[in-house]
Amino acid sequence: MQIIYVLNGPNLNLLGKRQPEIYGDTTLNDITALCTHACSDGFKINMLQSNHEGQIIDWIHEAREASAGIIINPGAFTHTSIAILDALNTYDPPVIEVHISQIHRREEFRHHSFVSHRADGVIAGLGAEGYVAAVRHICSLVSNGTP
Ligand code: CA2
Repeated sequence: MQIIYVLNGPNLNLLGKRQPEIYGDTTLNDITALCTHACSDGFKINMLQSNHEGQIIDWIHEAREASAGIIINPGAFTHTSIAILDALNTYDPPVIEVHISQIHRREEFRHHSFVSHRADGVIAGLGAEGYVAAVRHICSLVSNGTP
């Protein structure tokens, strides 16, 4: 079984519970179910969330051991964390960065992403559907060698 790590950063445990006007009403559990459903045969999701930068880095290191790809929504660490970028730069399989909101239409400080320097693809503004698109993309990349 090929494992896709889906890493979620700070405050994303509150999805669907606060600020639905920005982040929608889909919870992280709902997103887990959507991603699981979107997986092709032979793939499975390892859905993880942490409010701690070091924990996310440890999971990236763990993913280096055996995984098909990483989907990461680093939350606010997107805009601050060279450490997460450095960890992703040690990882060879596909990396897709996902944002629920359209960060380029929001405050200026959300326009720059350190993680985008490594990401093979970036999805922003599609809500929970962005995760589904990322899962499908990694499954087809790994299965066929093409998106
Ligand atoms: O749009 C995204 O997915 C973000 O990565 C979400 C981060 C934000 O800092 C980024 O700029 C864009 C914030 C996650 C906070 O999640 C919440 C969810 C529900 C209620 C409150 C916060």
